[in-house]
Amino acid sequence: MIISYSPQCPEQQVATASQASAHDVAEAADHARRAQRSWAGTPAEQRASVLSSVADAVATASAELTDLVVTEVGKPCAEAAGEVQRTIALLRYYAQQALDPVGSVHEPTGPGLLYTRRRPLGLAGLITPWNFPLAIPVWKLAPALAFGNAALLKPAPQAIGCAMRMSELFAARLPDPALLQLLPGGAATGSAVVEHADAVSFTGSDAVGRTVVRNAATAGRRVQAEMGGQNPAIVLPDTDPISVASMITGAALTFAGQKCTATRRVIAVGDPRELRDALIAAVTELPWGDPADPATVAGPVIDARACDIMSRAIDEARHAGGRILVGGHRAESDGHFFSPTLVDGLPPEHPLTRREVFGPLLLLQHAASLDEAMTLANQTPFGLAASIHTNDLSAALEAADHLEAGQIRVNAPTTGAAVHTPFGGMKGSSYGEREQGKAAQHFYTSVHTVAVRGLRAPGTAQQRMLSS
Ligand code: UN1
Repeated sequence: MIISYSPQCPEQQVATASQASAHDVAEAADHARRAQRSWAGTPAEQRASVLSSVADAVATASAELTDLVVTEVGKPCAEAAGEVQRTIALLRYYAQQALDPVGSVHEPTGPGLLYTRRRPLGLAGLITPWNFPLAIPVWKLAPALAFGNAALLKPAPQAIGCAMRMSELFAARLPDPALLQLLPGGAATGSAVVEHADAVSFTGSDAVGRTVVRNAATAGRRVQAEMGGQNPAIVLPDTDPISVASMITGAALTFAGQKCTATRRVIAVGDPRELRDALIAAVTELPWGDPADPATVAGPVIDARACDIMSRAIDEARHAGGRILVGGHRAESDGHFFSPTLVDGLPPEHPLTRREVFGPLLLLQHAASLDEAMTLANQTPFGLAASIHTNDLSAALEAADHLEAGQIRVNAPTTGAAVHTPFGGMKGSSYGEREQGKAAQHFYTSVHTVAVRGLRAPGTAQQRMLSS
């Protein structure tokens, strides 16, 4: 049985579902494939209107969905409401994209016609995390359906209630509910999904992502994986420390740092004192606690294990000579609350500056120059997001050329992504094609080059007239 518990009240069960076995997945894949054949032949206008009506349904249910996100994963309610709005925007965007299929016409080297067209792949296997329990399933599901595929959705067990509710909203509006198969479960269910899908899209941890990529590639499936980051924010001395500190604190600690795009390190270029004081003030004042309180910015972490990971990281930091400037402790509460934490003084090559700790932990690092800051920024096996804060355009452009990150943000938080732009990273952060934007259309379709010739003998019309 899959059971989700509320992170703020761990005794409270939020949702339950029975686990899908390998046999259930095989059967679901079969049903989905059958439904997909007619869906692929459905006019794009109809597919678009299904997605638009799901968007309307999400809008109507927005208060209920917001509450569910708050209760099930502990996302602060302002952020949870934002996620619902983003989910609506994603559905509307892909409804529109369904109406804008991309193909190309090529001048043939001989007679005839030469063009490309895109066709649905068939069955998309979607493996999704708990931290964006509505938006991430939808940013995979909406393009998969928009371009004529069926989907197997294997959501994270911690967010099974959100996935069930979202699937209901789709199922009631799809011409055949078999087009979306919700498959609750853990690793074994995920492996079965990989086995049966034509394309696999994964978002989640590094360790699981690598296994998914390996298995999908071995089975010859198309695969994309998005697996986290260790995202730096470089701050040059020409900025206002108070406003930069407030932006970076938000990027690092909103939703207790549980976003793969969260800022994990601030790299102060030059004299760090003013920035350090401003960060201490911003992290100290950050409202944290009950996620149902509209003022809360950082709620709980997802479960007891996440709390332990934070505690171990703090011990590790202390051992290495790190100074805990703010936080560093669990709260006296039954819920999984860990205080927003700021650490300074770790050796630059310390493992905590390279790996992802998925919680409310922000590290402060120091550099004498922009070059040194970029070297530090790039010293991680990940490469998802990075930001630079400066008024110096040349410095910003240099960072845009050299930071090893898929998302580069100038005077903006590392978190967030526009629906119409490609999303993903470099190095260990991602594998395969980017998500979202036009990239999604590429991922969920296959391209076919069509060459057309006439049956008549080649030659110019004049030659043919002469020879007849
Ligand atoms: C965002 O920063 O708003 O799981 C999106 C994650 C990312 C998405 C982040 N895949 O946190």
